[in-house]
Amino acid sequence: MPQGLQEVPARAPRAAAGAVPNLNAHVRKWIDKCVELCEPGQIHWCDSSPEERRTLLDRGVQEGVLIRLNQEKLPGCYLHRSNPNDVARTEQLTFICTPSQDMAGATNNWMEPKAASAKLRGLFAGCMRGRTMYVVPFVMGPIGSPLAKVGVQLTDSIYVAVSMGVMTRMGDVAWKQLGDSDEYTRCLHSLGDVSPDRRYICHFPLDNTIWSFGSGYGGNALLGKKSLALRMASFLGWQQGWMAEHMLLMGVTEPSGRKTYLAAAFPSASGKTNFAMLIPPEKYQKAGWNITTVGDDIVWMWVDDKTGLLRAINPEAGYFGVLPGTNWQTNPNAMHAMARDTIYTNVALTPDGDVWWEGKTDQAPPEAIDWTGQKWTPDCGRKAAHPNSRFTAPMTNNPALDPSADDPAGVPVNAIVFGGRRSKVIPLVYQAFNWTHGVYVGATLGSETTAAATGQLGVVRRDPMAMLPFIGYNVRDYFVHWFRMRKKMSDCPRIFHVNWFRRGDDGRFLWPGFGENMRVLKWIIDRCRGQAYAVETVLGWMPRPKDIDLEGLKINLKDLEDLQHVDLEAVKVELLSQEELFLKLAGDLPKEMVFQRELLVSRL
Ligand code: GTP
Ligand code: SPV
Ligand code: MN
Repeated sequence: MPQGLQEVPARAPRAAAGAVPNLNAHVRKWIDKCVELCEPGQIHWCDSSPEERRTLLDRGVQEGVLIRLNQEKLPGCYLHRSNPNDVARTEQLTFICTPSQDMAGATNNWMEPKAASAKLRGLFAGCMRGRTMYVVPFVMGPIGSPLAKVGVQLTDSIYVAVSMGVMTRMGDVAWKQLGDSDEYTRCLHSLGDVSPDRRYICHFPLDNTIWSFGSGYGGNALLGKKSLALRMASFLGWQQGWMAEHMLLMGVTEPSGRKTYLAAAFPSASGKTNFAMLIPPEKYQKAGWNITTVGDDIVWMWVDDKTGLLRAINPEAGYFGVLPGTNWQTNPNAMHAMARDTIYTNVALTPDGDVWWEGKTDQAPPEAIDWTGQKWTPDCGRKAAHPNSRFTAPMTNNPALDPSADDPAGVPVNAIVFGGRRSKVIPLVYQAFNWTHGVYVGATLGSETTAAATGQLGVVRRDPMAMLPFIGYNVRDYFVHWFRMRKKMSDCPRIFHVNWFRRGDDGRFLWPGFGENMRVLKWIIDRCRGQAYAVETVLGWMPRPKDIDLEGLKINLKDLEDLQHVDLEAVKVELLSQEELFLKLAGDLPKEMVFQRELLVSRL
């Protein structure tokens, strides 16, 4: 609990800070109701002006919520330490609240809306006494895009208010886009007492409402992101015929100038930000290859009426990226992006006002203050940064930002890539036979769990399309939606599966990853363009070792063979572990899924 907030005198008169905007009657009524419920001492209307940002950052420092970092080294950068019990998404406390449990489906936690509302009203009642309520109007999506959505978040966390200013298009643009309409997502958020016993992240898709209580952590509290842009948006997309997915979006320009756009779904903390910001090996750069980032976490995709082709936008305006393992070798673009105007969460503070996390440099600083605020030395036996420590940076800081990142018309999607974190069994890369098979490959995606969500680490779980925690409705309908989307398209993106995380018997990664993923990417692009060879295998189309460019790479042929090896006995075990998902769906499994599974069995 950021202590400073309690110092605001209880029951202070309700003053307003920031210019009070001209609210439409719908918004006014809703905010009035929330104010009556939460009883804030003050209201601050966010307009996202540079002066306001400075004021909020200063106040955050005064209140002890933010620590100003060395402004010469890191201009505009601040450190935030969260409550140690509030460092990752809490999936077990996240609910879809629909009239019937069937609408939420087998993979979601469900609460009946009236019961959920009653429970949360009890928690929100009086929760902002003596605190400031920040009113954060925001737009998800490039302004002017037909898919762009307005949200308004009410929050008592200054960290959340400032972060929303980075992650979304925040301020008057939202009031303008909304006009007199009632079509906006009502997001109510309070830190409460940051106790996991009183933590609920509740989604009411039929009321376009999100109530989040008891957490200040990114995915639980920055409600434009996972809650609106994935859970609510996936529900809307299902109803309206478009898709909201947990995917990065990148452009790949070849020496010829031809550009291919890829969307890729990897589970949380499994390589999206890194892949989206990939810097090709020198050889490729010299030849004229270039990679640009449209987004690193979420895409909204639709089929263009005129061409029948898939297009996409990134609804976000910033990155909320993983820090451990990020450095000038693995992800220089991310390092540039977080060099200024960035909020660091749960990393170590060095004596010179800089930040450090595991994997930032080979040599740890001789001393630091760790993410919990305690003295830290390299031999103390504790981690300096939390494994899920993160940076919040505006996308405009990324030197490789795609010129179309802000284009309301979006970009075409030529390929879709699914990827998991799998130390065994799953090869480096293969291509699905067709869209239906590709949907099966995505739907049965398995990945080892990471620190991005609380719970057991490193166990393989089924994470369909990397969307398990983010599908805002029944997973059965979600799969059917994916199959049906194909029928709207004149041609469709090619679908691939990658695994950067396969390990040898000695435990080391077999594939160098990061920038070297360019070599796999090139094969993928060439396949999309009908220019690369592939062998038909049980899993799909696979490159032979000689079809992947290895020039200049220090990897032995044995490792490459191991990387691409498909062990039929292991695939059988993999098939059995897919039952975890199939049994959940039981009689509800779409027939395409059953057929694809049977086809795979018959190929063995
Ligand atoms: P979310 O923000 O949680 O959705 O994560 P993400 O999918 O964007 O993952 P990110 O790119 O931040 O990577 C997470 C972790 O995986 C970091 O520690 C990276 O250093 C590591 N990582 C990313 N790409 C690779 C790779 O190609 N090889 C290896 N070995 N590790 C990687
Ligand atoms: C993830 O966990 O997939 C993230 C981080 O991208 S959060 O926004 O916290 O969900
Ligand atoms: Mn994510």
